[in-house]
Amino acid sequence: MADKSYLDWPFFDDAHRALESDLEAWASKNISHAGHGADTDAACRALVSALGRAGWLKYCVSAAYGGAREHIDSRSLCILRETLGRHDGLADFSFAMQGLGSGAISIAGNDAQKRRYLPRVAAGEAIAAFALSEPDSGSDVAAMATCARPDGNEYVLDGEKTWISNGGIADFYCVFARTGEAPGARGISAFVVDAGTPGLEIAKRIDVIAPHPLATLALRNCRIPATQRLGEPAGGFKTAMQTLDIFRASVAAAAIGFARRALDEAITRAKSRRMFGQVLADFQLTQAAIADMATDIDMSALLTYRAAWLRDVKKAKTTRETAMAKMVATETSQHVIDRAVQIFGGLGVVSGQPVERLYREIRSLRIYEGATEVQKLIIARETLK
Ligand code: COS
Repeated sequence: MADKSYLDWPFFDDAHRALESDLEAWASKNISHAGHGADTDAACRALVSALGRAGWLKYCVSAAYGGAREHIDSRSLCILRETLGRHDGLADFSFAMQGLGSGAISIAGNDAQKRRYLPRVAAGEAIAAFALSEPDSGSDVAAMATCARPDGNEYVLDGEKTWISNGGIADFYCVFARTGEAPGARGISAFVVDAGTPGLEIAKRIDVIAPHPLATLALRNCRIPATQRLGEPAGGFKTAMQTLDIFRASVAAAAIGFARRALDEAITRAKSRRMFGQVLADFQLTQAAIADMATDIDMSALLTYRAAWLRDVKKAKTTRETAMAKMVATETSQHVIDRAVQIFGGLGVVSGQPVERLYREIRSLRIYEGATEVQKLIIARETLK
């Protein structure tokens, strides 16, 4: 049984505690622990639809557009991702991408754009994607090459986006492209491009160690109405950074969910596996590992929920706190899960074992939405300011 004492911390109110307990009950009943089979696209579509019907996706948008709370609440997002992550990585992925993929619309969209997309995101009727990275611009966003050329009352997009989660199954993509007002970060704008728009193609599907829909997109002479631009021209870089400021804390929370599951599995194993006339948990080396795992999880959770609380309650800019949470939670969770695999011994690397799955699932969290090295850059810059 996972440790839930963190819910007593002062960062939360009763609505958060109720959210966790309702979601825990729903996930225990509705999320399969037995894997999702080979068709990951179909599994993700089914998960988005189930999460939408159950009302969980309402936490990805604000109340005016079908959401659960007046404003997107970071602590709710974190509780949702931590709990879903503890149950099933793909359910967490499907939830997270609805938020990240529509975040730019929530932040920079006008009322008509929000009305068109957000209620369908919240209902699980439209799948969202965030298209920022490019083959030569992942960490260095300002170096992006994809361009959007104004042409009458249209924009024409050309370029390539890669590592796009939900690429291939999304109904729309929030695409960032160079509009050329200035070099670097000051010349980028944000757009929504509907799947099926002529000139938007899935150039390649990408297979990764923890399968989920992922693709490279090609934009070739892709014409969209100018009304699909989100916010002011040249405002795209800030919109992307603000979106990441919100959702990076939730990546940390997902990592914590994975780590809590690994610790639970390790404890059950350590208490039952007999060796040299005692159980594994009787060995001080096992106890040292369990102590480190539990402490790493609490350290990560304190940083993560601090960042979420600062944003929700103090309305603070949390670039630094969010980067700290994302870096520490993803790095330490990788270590926690590795220790769980070690406690399982040979069984820990058998395909389909929960700790084996977690071992594969945690790895990309140290890379996506800003690698650990980028988080260090951000923390240092903010600290030196
Ligand atoms: N919120 C709001 N505005 C921000 C911001 C934030 N978090 N971060 C930067 N900005 C603003 C700056 O204030 C600056 O504004 P002005 O032009 O008005 O001065 C502008 O954006 C440019 O900022 P900066 O000079 O810091 O840009 P850099 O190119 O140096 O940014 C980092 C470098 C590393 C911070 C950025 O590229 C980054 O976060 N990279 C990682 C991206 C990522 O997560 N990629 C994974 C893809 S998503 S899976």
